[in-house]
Amino acid sequence: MTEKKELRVFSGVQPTGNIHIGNYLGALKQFVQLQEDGKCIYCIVDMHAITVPKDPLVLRENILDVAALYLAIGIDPKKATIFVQSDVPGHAELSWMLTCSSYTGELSRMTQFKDKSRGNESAPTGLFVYPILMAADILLYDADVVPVGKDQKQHIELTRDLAIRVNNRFGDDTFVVPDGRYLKEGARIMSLDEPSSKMSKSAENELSRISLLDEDSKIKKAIMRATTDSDGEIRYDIENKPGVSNLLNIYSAFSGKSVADLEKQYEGCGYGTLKKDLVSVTIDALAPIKKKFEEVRHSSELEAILAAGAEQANEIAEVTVKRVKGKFGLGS
Ligand code: ATP
Ligand code: LTN
Repeated sequence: MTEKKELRVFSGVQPTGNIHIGNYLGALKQFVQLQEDGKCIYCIVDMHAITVPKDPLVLRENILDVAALYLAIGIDPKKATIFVQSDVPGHAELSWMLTCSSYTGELSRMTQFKDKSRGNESAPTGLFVYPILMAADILLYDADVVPVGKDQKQHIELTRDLAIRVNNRFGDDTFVVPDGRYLKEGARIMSLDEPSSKMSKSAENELSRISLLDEDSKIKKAIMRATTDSDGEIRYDIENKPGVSNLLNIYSAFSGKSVADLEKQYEGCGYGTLKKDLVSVTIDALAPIKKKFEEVRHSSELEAILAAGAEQANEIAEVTVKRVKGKFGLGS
């Protein structure tokens, strides 16, 4: 591979609505920080979103929502490329070449697939091959670093395995082998009502999550009703006190204070005090995001940014597709 001076960063978010503080603290916050460190490419992965059937009109709105949220959290289109996956045909093309380099066994071991399909024969094939499309997203841009939440670790490992396998066959100049980048605090934000499972867009209970655009009253309700425990001590202990530990994690990620400092600050206080303070910390952190979102969501700027982003992304993707097709011996 020719020497690359600049760090290349790639990540993606599904346009499935309800972007929550888990997505933000686990992944999106890193997107903003990394803008200063290299060339960042941030994708709205709409092709991933149709692995389960979606209403086309809702999907369209969700795509624009994520684009606006990218801007609202502080991604600067002058520094980073923001684009929609299906605007770049290279994702589907490379995905097929990688499909033919993958094993059904390794895909069957993906926990996300196992969780979502539960052995059901009519589980969509898209769910099964989803990690390959994700690998294609990353490898298409020769990404060095992929900022994601910890739940994506297995998919990143698969991406690395596929890249190494293809490199072993065709030479190390085929793919850059990427690394995942996971934050310590916020890497895994748990559900507020059921702290043993991760905060999720798809959970039925609205109060299990805080979405970035939630009203203040909803934020308050979700935090004040969050599941804790009965021992009354504010202490970080994931195993025995998952609810309180999750609240401390969220507090720490939003405030920048360490969990140890928070434990000291709240020594002898009740859960009510911790929750009340966390409500204001969360409301204050989300207020500027909500304001900026409203400004940009229906602006003409948004579509222009996505069109320019697709052009930049296509330029890089076409080079990779040509290179990899050549390695496989494809084309006329
Ligand atoms: P969900 O499972 O919540 O429906 P998802 O994981 O499919 O959502 P994406 O929008 O694709 O959602 O995720 C965007 C990013 O957010 C990914 O990097 C993912 O790892 C991260 N993420 C998702 N849920 C959490 C969580 N509870 N804590 C930390 N990071 C998370
Ligand atoms: N699978 C990820 C979303 C995703 C992604 C990517 C993340 C699709 N393609 C490429 C990083 C890089 C998820 O469900 N969170």
